[in-house]
Order: sequence, then C-alpha cells, then structure tokens
Amino acid sequence: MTPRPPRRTDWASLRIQRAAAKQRSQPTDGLLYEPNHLTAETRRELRDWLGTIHPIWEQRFSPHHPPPPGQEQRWLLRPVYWLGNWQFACLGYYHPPKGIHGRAVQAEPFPPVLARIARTIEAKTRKLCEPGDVPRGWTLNTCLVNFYGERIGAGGRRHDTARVGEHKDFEPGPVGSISLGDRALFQFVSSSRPGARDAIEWQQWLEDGSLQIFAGPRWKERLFHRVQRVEDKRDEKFDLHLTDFDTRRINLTFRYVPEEHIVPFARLSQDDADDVRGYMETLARHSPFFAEALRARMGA
Ligand SMILES: O=C(O)CCC(=O)C(=O)O
Repeated sequence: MTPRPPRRTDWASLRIQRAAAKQRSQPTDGLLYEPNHLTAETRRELRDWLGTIHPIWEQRFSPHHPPPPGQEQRWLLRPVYWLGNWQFACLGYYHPPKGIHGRAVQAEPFPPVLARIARTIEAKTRKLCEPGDVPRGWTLNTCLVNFYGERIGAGGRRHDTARVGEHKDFEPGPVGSISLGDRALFQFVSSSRPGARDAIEWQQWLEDGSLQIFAGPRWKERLFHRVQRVEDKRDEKFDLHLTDFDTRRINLTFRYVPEEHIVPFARLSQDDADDVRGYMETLARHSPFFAEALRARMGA
C-alpha cells in the first residue's frame, strides 16, 4: 500500500524532527540549556515581583521615527517591560556600532530577585564561555521581560501572538534567558534576511524554570533566533496587570549595555523625548522611578 503523503501541518513537524536529529551531532560551545534552573523559592519570588509591574504596549514607529517605505505602523505582538534601560521600539533597539545614542533610556534598577538571578547567570556564563566572547566590562545590567499569549480584542475575540520572528540581540556579549510558564520552541536559524525560509541550525524547547545562555560568534553573531510557538498546556494563571492579554509564558532576557550608552530621559533629544513621553507617562502611573524621570526632564 502506498503511504499517504503527510498532511500540510505534518511537514512542519517533519522539519523540526529532522533538525533535531541533525543537531545531536553538533558542537554546542557557547550554548547552555539548564532545565529546572529556578528553585521553587526563586520562582515564587519572581512571580510575586511580576505581579507588581505594569507592562505596556508599544508601537513600532513614532512621529519622528516613521515607518520606512513599504511598512506600516503596528503594535508589537506582546506587552513588554524593561529593567536597567528601556529600549523603546520606536527609537530603535540598541545596535552598535552606529545605533548606540538615544536608544537605551535609563529605567528602574533590578529588584533583588532579578539581581540575584543575573549574578548567577554571570557566574555560569564565565565558566561556559571563552574569555574572548565576554567583552570587557560585561555585566547583565539590562532585562527585557516578554509576555506571550493571546491578545483579547473587541467583543472578547482572542488572537494568539505567542511567537517572535527571527532576529539578533545586538547588545554585546552573552545573553541569558529565563522562562516561566508554558514551554516555547526556540530556534536558531541561518538566514540571509529576516523572513527568509532558512535552515534550523538548533532548537530547544524552553521549559518552565529553565535557563538558556548563548554566546560567541556562532549563536550570538551569525545565527538569528526566534520563538516558533508556545504550547498551551499548563493552564497556569499569572496574576498580572494586563487586562487585554492572557499570558501563558513569560521570558526574561538578561543583556549588557555599556553604562555610558544608557541615557536618562532628561538628556534624550527633544524629538525622541516627545516620541516616548506618552509611554513614560503610562509607566509613571505606577512607578516612582518613571515619575521622577519625567519631573527631572521638566526641571532640566
Ligand atoms: O522568549 C524567548 O525565549 C526569546 C526572546 C527573545 O528572542 C528576545 O527577547 O530577544
């Protein structure tokens, strides 16, 4: 009997299985995956802290940074929160060597639980990496918190946005990432340009409580990474200040931005400050830090 060809959705799982088989024989220098990294106590503390912040929705562009030809204004796929410095999407993400000024706006310092996690990741990173892959002065002083789940639109209509397209993190040096909630299929892909359909070079399900570190020329500089999908199995309820979003996974990526490139809101150019003032005001409703940053600019 002739076997039936796989259905359309099966091709995707076939590609994933083939990539998994191929990667078993590959070297993994500069890449670490540690399941169950968080202790129950740290996980609880992290969850509690996440319940105190008020993530925001950002748009990709702004009046002084309009969409380039062929692109339209759009909302990011998920709410975010940044610590250490806030890289507003409309100002462009930190991207040396050219994109360093006015991109990393001073933000709240790490709360104790994040500071502890960052120090542990730093120690593991130094053991994992070649010294040449850790820049001088490298310390995890920046954290992006991404919320994955379903947007709840008009009439309660749900739209799943739990994914991230291929990209690179341009902050110098290794990146460490902590996952909470449903597991996510994280892939490193070689790609000639974002959106091109290219080979999966490595993939890993990032599980609840896990740590991933990646560093060096292959993982950090050459390959793109993406979150292909997030499962919907755990049914964990996160108690967050998000009314229009149902979160089933939270990821925190710890990065390094040189201190001299972190700019207080008071010193941002007038155009850039005008573009992000609305976000700062929203953040200031619940954060004394951002309220003070707004006051400092008025007094500057
Ligand atoms: O959610 C993840 O696991 C990855 C997030 C990511 O790629 C990023 O923050 O740059």
